[in-house]
This record gives sequence, structure tokens and C-alpha cells, in this order.
Amino acid sequence: MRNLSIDPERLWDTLMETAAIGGTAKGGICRLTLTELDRQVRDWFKARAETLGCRVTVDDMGTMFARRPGTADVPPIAMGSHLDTQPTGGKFDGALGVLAALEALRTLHEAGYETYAPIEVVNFTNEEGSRFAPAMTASGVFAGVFERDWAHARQDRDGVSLGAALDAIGYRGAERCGAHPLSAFFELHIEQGPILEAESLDIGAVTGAQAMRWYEVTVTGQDAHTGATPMHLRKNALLGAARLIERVDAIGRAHAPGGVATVGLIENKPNSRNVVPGEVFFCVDLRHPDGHVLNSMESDFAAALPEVCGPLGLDHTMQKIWDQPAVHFDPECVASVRRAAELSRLTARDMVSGAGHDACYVSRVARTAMIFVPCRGGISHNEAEFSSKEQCAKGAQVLLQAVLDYDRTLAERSRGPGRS
Ligand code: HGY
Ligand code: MN
Ligand code: MN
Repeated sequence: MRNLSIDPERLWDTLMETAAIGGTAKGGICRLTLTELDRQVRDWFKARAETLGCRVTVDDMGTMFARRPGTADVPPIAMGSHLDTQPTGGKFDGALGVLAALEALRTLHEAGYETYAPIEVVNFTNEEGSRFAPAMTASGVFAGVFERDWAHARQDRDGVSLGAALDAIGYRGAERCGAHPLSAFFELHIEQGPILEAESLDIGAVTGAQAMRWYEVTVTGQDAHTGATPMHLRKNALLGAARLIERVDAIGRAHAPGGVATVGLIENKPNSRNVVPGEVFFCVDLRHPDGHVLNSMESDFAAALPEVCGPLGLDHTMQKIWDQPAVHFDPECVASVRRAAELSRLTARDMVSGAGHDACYVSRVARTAMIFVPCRGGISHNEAEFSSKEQCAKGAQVLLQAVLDYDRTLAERSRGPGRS
């Protein structure tokens, strides 16, 4: 396999160029899915891919596919991630996976390198799950986990549906989401955790991801005057929510180091200085590598609701809105990642992802693996998120070589045993 090399400067330039679309004063990106800013970066991606001779298609969840033909008429080997971000997102979460894939495809294009399988770069809609819950919505529809109509009906906190948002930016494509077979899928991503940096390693060969669940909780009490209502007569929903948030944190700590538990989204109503809050809505995020342990974390939280709300005279509702089991990636694809790291003379280790990724759902319908690179302090979902030009380049080089390695495997398999 010719040792093709990606262009580190060019990759870095595309990362910085697109980071300006939704760039924040603190150096991060706020580019929520299906907003005008998301449209701008999607248009940028489409134009760049078309200059490389790719055919760009869009499915009815807005997911974009940029295809470079191969010599064989087989499903493409795809690589990609997502271009949407958190409200206080960084420059690399998702963007690195899409832009490194574009850089790898450009390297093939400029070298005139003929692959056996078509090669495709993918931008999945709404990976973050920040504007529309749950996370990885489009890859979930792609994998047949979510019904498309259910996904289109998901609403943001302003009552705008995902389907309406797709139409508003003109990215509801014609292709039926999921009717798009893949030979394999590789996703490059920053680790979003501290392990690779702590062990001074270049590459993570990601073998899977932990199980994760989201719950929407509403605690209901009674709006009341903060001055005229005696303490013992109050039904303070925010007090109940505060005690429940404490319990969520305790559940995470009780199941550490594998378990994590968080409340990141909360809405207090009426949120007025001199009204005892009558209603609080919040979202609980529970994760663990073992689904059985996650079950007991879930039941611990379910038990906490009446324990906390009862004495305070509060009502409560809890709805599980996302349930992503632990994922195991394809051993052949993971082996391609390991070989690619070795070919590039980079240090690597196997690891499991704490974060969810589109690859988690895609792995249900195609052979899939992920590649991690370190990020500074393991910080992500934070405007200070950072991976260096060298770290990004190493990840992109391994992505290119892993795809070529797997392409060769497909080609050899097509020729039958014993013939090369
Ligand atoms: O929630 C996650 O792990 C991912 O960032 N969507
Ligand atoms: Mn991501
Ligand atoms: Mn993310």
C-alpha cells in the first residue's frame, strides 16, 4: 500500500476555517443542529466535496454523503462524524471526524489513487442531542433504532420540530434515511477524556462504547409568594429538584469509576425572584459500561423520586427518552485501525468510549470502528477544547490508512481465497 500522507496544514486550515462558522469569543463553536449556522457549514462541506469530484447526496434526516467512486460496484467504505456542536462546544468534537475524512479523500483524489470500494464522507445530523433530544438522532434513524416520523416530530425547547428545522435550512433530502448500505464505517474523534494524554499515546483503537440513558423529569409543586408564604406551607419544586440532583450525583459516585451520572439541563418555572417555584423540568444522564449496573443506577434514581418529593408535597413524572446499550465495534475494522497506527509508527492502545458517537448506531448496520486522538486535559463540550495540529494530523493519517487497509481486505476477499 503506497504510503499516502494527508496534509496536516490543509487539515488544520479547514478546521480553523469552519470553526469560524458559529465561532465564539472564547474560541469555541456554537453551531446547533439545523440552524442557519449549520446550513452554512453544510453548504461549505458540500461545495468542498464537489470540487473533489464527489457526488453529494442528502437523506430525509439531513445526513450528507459525499461519495468518491471505486473500481468495484460495492457499498462504500464510509468515514465521518458530525458538524453540529454543543452551545459551548469546541473546535474539534465532530468537526475533526468530518474534516479529517474530507482531507483523507482529498489525498486519494490528488494522488489519483483508485480504491476497490467507493469511499464516502458522512456528516450526520444532530449527533449532539442538545437542541433536539435524544443524541445521535439521525444515525439512530439510519440504523433503524428510531422511526423517521418520530425523529421528525422531536421538538426543541421552543416547540420547533426537527422536521420543520430541516425544511427551514433546506436539508430535508430525498433519500430515505437508512436505505444506504455501507461496507464499513470509520469515525475519527477526539477522546473527550484524559486517558491518551495521561499515557502519552497518539491513538486510541476504540473497541466499543458504554451504555447510556437519558430521562426527562418534571417536579411539580405550587407557585407561591416568597414573602407571604410560611416555610412549612410551601411546595417548592426547585428545592425538590435540588435534592434530586444531589441524589443523581451520589448515584454516579456510588457506581464509580465506571458509572457517571449528571443533570445538565434544567428549567425552573416561573423563574421569578419572588415566586416559590411551582415546576421544574430537568434531564438526567446516566452511563456505565455494564447495562446491568446501569439498571440498578436507574432503579436507585426512580426510588429517590418519591423519597425526596413526598415529604415536600411535590408530584413528579419521569420518562426515559433514550436508551443506548453498550456497543462493541467490529473486530476486523478495529484491526485495521491498529495496523494503520503501526504503519504510521504511532503509539496506540485499545479503549472504550465514554461518550456516545454516531458510530455507536452505525455499528448496528455496518462494520464499524473508531479512532481517538488525545485532547488537552481530556476537556470537551467546552470552548477550551483543544487538540494540536500534530494530534489531528496523526488521527487523520490513521483514518486514511485504516480505510485503505480495509479496502484492501475487501478487494482480497472479492478475489477469493488464495488468489491475490
Ligand atoms: O452525549 C454524548 O455522549 C455525545 O456527545 N452526543
Ligand atoms: Mn461528538
Ligand atoms: Mn459531543
